[in-house]
Amino acid sequence: SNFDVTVIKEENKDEALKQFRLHVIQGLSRPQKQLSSMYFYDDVGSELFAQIMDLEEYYLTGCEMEILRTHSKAIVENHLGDVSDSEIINVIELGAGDGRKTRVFLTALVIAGVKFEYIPIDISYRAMTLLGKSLEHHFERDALSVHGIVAEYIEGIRFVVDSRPRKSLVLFLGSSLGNFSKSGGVAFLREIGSTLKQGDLFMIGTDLKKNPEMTLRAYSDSLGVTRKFNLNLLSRMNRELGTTFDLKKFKHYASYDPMDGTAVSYLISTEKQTVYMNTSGATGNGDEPERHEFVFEAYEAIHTESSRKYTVESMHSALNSIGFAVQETYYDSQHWFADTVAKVV
Ligand code: AVI
Repeated sequence: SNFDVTVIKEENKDEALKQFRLHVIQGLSRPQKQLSSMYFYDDVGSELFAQIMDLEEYYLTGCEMEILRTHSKAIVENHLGDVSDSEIINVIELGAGDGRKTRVFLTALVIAGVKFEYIPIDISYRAMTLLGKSLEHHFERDALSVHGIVAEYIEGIRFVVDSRPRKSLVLFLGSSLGNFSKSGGVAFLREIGSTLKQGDLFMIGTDLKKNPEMTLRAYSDSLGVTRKFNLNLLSRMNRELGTTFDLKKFKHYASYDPMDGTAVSYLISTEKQTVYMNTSGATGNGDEPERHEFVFEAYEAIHTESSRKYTVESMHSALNSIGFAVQETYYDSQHWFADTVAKVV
């Protein structure tokens, strides 16, 4: 087959559940309650995110799609033009999702006659299989060689660099960097750079600062899909951790801070209430049953997500200061989103 998968670190379901539980206990016991947006993406959440990407108000996906449709040919010519005919390159992607955007770029590579192996990296084996199915559906059997890696991003990149010592291009699309904390994001980029070889390429998508009302609408859409997406975190905890969240007593609230350019999402308790977590049934590991309680005051909030927006200048100076040399930035026609190509120095 032209679609293989290597599992480096399979998601350990029991361990992941334990960590989720610990995260929830800690996050909801803080004076300012918080949960990580990482936990949005169970099967239901991933499906809801796919619906978000189809929304007009969630302009990010459409903009990046336009960039890839309009500029993929130029991106390939400008940055991979010097690759010799006999050379095979690694096209690594971090978190490809359903691959709808990647498809556009991969098609441009095929048309340009670039020889490459497409190497998506994802921690979820299931997500990887779904991506494989979608690619098999859209490409001829021999047009594309795909080797999925089930691993965390950095360990996946390290594996590729060690096992396939060729030129690599790493794709990190969709403004996912924006969900990291500021320092966490910088540290992550630095790590990517130091794992890759000199001369390797990195293409990163970033949502840009714009009219704050537009950004805000992207995170509080009129159909309420983002509301469902955020509230699914509560249902997920009920399903997996045996918590007693009543979804009717929480509301989704998004705000945008134009000063630091961050869209922030919250779940707000609409009344004073206590939520319980019964761990006996949830883990079933024979430990002493524990019961935690989380008290919510009326209108107390849980911070669930930050989505950082950038200026092109800030992105360039950040990349240039941590081991990359920015090559070029590509925009959609409205300049709402940017894909930046940088080289590892
Ligand atoms: C995945 N990530 C880039 C999305 C974002 O825009 O921060 C997740 C999302 N949250 C609400 N809508 C979309």
